[in-house]
Amino acid sequence: MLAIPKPFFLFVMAFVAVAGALLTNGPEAARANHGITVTITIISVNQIGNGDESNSDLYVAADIGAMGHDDGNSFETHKDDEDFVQPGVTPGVPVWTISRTLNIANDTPPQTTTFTLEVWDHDDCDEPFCTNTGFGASDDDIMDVNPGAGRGATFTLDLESGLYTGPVDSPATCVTGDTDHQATICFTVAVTGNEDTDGDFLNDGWETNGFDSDGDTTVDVNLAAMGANPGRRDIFVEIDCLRDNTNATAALQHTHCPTQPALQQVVQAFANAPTVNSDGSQGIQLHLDVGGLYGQAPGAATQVLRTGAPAGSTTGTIGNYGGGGDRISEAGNLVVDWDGATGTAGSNFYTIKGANFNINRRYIFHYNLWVHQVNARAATNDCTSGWAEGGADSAGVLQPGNDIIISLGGTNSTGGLCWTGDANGNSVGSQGEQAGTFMHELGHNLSLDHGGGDTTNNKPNHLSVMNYTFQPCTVTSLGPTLPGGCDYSRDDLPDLNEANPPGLDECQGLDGGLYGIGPQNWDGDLSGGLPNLEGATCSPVNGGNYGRDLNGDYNDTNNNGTQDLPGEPTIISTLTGFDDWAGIRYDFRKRPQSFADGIVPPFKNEATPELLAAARAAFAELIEPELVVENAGPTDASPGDLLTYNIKTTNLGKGPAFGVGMVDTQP
Ligand SMILES: [Ca+2]
Ligand SMILES: [Ca+2]
Ligand SMILES: [Ca+2]
Ligand SMILES: [Ca+2]
Ligand SMILES: [Zn+2]
Ligand SMILES: [Zn+2]
Repeated sequence: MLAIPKPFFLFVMAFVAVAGALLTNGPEAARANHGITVTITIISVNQIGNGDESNSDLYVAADIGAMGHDDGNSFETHKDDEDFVQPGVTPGVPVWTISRTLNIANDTPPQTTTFTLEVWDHDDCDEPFCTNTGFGASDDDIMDVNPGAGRGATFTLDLESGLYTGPVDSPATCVTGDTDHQATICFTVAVTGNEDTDGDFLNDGWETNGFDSDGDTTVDVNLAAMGANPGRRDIFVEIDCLRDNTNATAALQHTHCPTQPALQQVVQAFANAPTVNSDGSQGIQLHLDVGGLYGQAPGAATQVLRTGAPAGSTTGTIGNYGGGGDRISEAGNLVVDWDGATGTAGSNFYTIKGANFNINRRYIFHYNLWVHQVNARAATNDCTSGWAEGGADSAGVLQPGNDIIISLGGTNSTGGLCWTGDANGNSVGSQGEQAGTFMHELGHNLSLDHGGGDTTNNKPNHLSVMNYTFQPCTVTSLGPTLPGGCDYSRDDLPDLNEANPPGLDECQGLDGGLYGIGPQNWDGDLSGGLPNLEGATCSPVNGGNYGRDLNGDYNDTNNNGTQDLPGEPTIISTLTGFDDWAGIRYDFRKRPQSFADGIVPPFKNEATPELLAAARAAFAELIEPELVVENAGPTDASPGDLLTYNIKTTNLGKGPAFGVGMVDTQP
């Protein structure tokens, strides 16, 4: 027993009362379990000065994350009559570590917690390896390891960096008290689970342990059960949809729920992405929660393996994960107000989301609602294909988002279907329109814009569903390096300079030779009856480069969607290439604005069928081949004659002709 002055003893008792109170965690608002584990290891404890020479059985009490001291938080195995112990080194003293998986109150950086270390002198033990009489028993004394006021040492730990500040700061590992009954404690701290090994902004701890959104220690989102892998990039989307299943006219009943093949095309496209993962696999695992839309039992999922990869490699999923697949009545929701704000009437997207999306998922899932129509351009009969958060902001910086609307229903102002109809003639979108629009809007959430890294649309050197020219999963396809169809751009193709100089090099074409698309006779001129290729890399150089508007953009000053000349001049600019797959951002959950109520800029209103058709037609004109066939040979021959004739095919058009066949029928 120390010769403790009475006031000090009372102090000890008071401290114990406080510690006891910490054991009872009060209600904690909206804490998110980041699956982070903090582990403290004690290197040594050293009693300084006279201390308690007859019986110095030192032990340590630790508290991580202010969760309270209790027996489980103290290192109770101690060594009799030792002023200096090195757990794991001193004979009879095992390694002292304490680990806690934490609830973190703040969801955005900096994420911090605290830890407190106390050294105690276990006084009632006369025998080696005292039995546990409990932390802070009445006959135990707290030593002073705090160089300032107080006896315990409390540190603030940055969970992102693993660095701490307090009585001493990282990288110092020892702290010593300054009053009587001094001690020194040396320790290390390790933070695990906060790593993001694969770079998808889902912490390893979430992907492995699950996500406890409300801090009640029950996992709310079990990522691993939905296919998450801490070594591969994963993206989660919850899909709900509107339907009309009450219409008195049976043929008018229809659903806006996407078809399974359409979604599978997109999941496959992500699995086939050129992205290389930290575990060496390639592709992105897109996980869609579609509930029971396709008859799957709860928890069941369709696995979509990367094409040509061995089983167990990159796999996206379409599953019944307990949140998606809500079929919401179209009645009363015929027009969904795309920005959740007042203005043109419509039911509020965020109201529908609030009723059908579990907020515990908000850091994990994008939310995607398929609706009849929106009101981006008109209060009714609006054929806008969708809306999404994300893309380039007003400063040109690419930003991620988390909300998506797809609207492929309804009729236009003249009564025609907006998009491809179902068997009964209700507009719901073709498979390509569904798949391509979904991938396009998800691309905005992943920060892509219509030019990939900028807002310039219809660039012939941006081969991506983000480009209106290719939105309905019609990306140019050419060999294994350019699978086409549903795809984001795979390479940053050379820039195309519309202004001359420097101008367009027709021999570089639109792919710079990467995919073998070949030269592009942008101006369509002929020389000696053949396409006249001009440009710096042409050999021999036939003149110089060429300038023209390639992507059909103009200053739409009156915003009516058509070019009213004069006054709305064509835009001549440099069309930059962009590698979408390399550029996508996974970090919407790191952007606090993602979780604000209502619309968060940047956001994108989408194409109408007319815009997509115009983009497609302009591209077709730009690359149009023109094949000419010449037949040459004798006009007469007798039986037994040897007959020689030549057939020559020439492409006089602007672009390449692929998959051409020649059939010459003998007369
Ligand atoms: Ca991760
Ligand atoms: Ca992952
Ligand atoms: Ca839902
Ligand atoms: Ca242009
Ligand atoms: Zn509808
Ligand atoms: Zn868009």
